[in-house]
Amino acid sequence: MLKENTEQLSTIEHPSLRHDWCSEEIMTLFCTPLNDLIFQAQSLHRRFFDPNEIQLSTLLNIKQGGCSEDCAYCPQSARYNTDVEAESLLAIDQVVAAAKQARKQGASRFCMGAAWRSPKQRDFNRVLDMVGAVKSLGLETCATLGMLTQQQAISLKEAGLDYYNHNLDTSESYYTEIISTRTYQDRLQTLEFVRNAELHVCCGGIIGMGEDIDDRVGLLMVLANMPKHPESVPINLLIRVEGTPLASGAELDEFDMVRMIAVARLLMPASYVRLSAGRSDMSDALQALCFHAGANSIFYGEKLLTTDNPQRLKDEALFQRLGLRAKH
Ligand code: SAM
Ligand code: DTB
Ligand code: SF4
Repeated sequence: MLKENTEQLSTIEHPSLRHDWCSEEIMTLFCTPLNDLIFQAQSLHRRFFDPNEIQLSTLLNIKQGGCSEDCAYCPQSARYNTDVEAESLLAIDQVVAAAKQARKQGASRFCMGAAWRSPKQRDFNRVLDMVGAVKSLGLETCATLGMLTQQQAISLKEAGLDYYNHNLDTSESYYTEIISTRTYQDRLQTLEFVRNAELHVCCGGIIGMGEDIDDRVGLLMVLANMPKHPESVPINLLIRVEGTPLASGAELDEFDMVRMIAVARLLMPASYVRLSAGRSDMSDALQALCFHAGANSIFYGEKLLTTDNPQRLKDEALFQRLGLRAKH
C-alpha cells in the first residue's frame, strides 16, 4: 500500500506538512477531549502509515556512565549517586554481536548510545568503525553520542550512519531547570549539523519531569517548526531512577502520554513517533491506546541504556493480541 509518507524519508517533504505552528493552536490540541484528539490523530496517521505496522529499534549502551553532564533525569551522570558503574567504550566485536542478535530478533534499526557530552577523537574513530560494521549487517544505524561538530556529523554519514538521535528533552524555558552544563542553543546547533550532513534526525523529549503543558507545547512547537520535521520523534516517559534529582517527582497522569503522542502525530504526520522510555511501567491497555493515538515505533529488547524495557516475549505477545506487525 503506497502511503503519503514515502516522500518523508527521501529529501522532499510531503507538501501538506506545516512548519508554522503557533503555541495557541498546539495548546488547543492538548485541550481537545481525548476521544476527539485520538480520532483526529488516528485518522491522519492512516493517511501516512499502515496503522498496524510498528518500527522496532534496539538500543545498545556502547559507553556506560561516568558522564560529565548534569541532566537531572539521567542515571549516567557522574554527578549523581546511582547504581550505574562507569565503563569504557565497548569493543567492536561486542557491538557486532549485539547487533546480530537484534537483527535475529526482528529489529530493523540498531541504536548505539554513549554517555558523553561529546565524542573525543580516539573514541569517535572506533564509533565510526562500529557504524560501518553494523550497517554492513543490513540494519539501519542510529547513534546518540552527545554534541557533534559539523565534521563529525559528516564523518558519521560517510561511515554509514542513517539516524542521529539528539533530544531537546523539553521546552527552551524548562530546559534550564533540567540541565545547566549545555544550552538549548547547543542542542539546536548539533541538530543543524546533523541535518546539514543529510543524516535523518531523531529528536524528541521526556514528559513527567515536572514540566507543565506549556512546556510540552513548547517542545513540540520547536520540533514541528524545524525546516524539516525530524523523521523520528521519541517521546520518553521519565524513568525515575534512584539517586537522580528527579527520582521522587510526582507521578504522571497516564493519559498525558497519550495526549503527547496524539499531538506529536498531528503536528508531524509523516514522522515516526516512538513510544520510548517508560513502557515497562505502562499497562498493555495504555500502550495500545498510545498506538491508537499514532505511536508507530518502539524500543525493542530487554534493556534501554541502563534501565529495563519490556521482555521481548511480552512485546511479541502484545503485538499478537493487537494484530500489530514489525516493520522490516
Ligand atoms: N549522552 C548523549 C546525550 O545526552 O545526548 C546520548 C545519550 S542520552 C542518555 C539520550 C537521551 O535519553 C536523553 O536525551 C534523554 O531524552 C533520554 N533519557 C535519559 N535518561 C532518561 C530517563 N531517566 N527517563 C527517560 N528518558 C531518559
Ligand atoms: C531516547 O529518546 N530514549 C532512549 C534513546 N533515545 C537513547 C534512551 C532512554 C534512556 C532511559 C534511561 C536509561 O535506560 O538509562
Ligand atoms: Fe550524559 Fe547524555 Fe545522561 Fe546527559 S543524558 S548525563 S549528556 S549521558
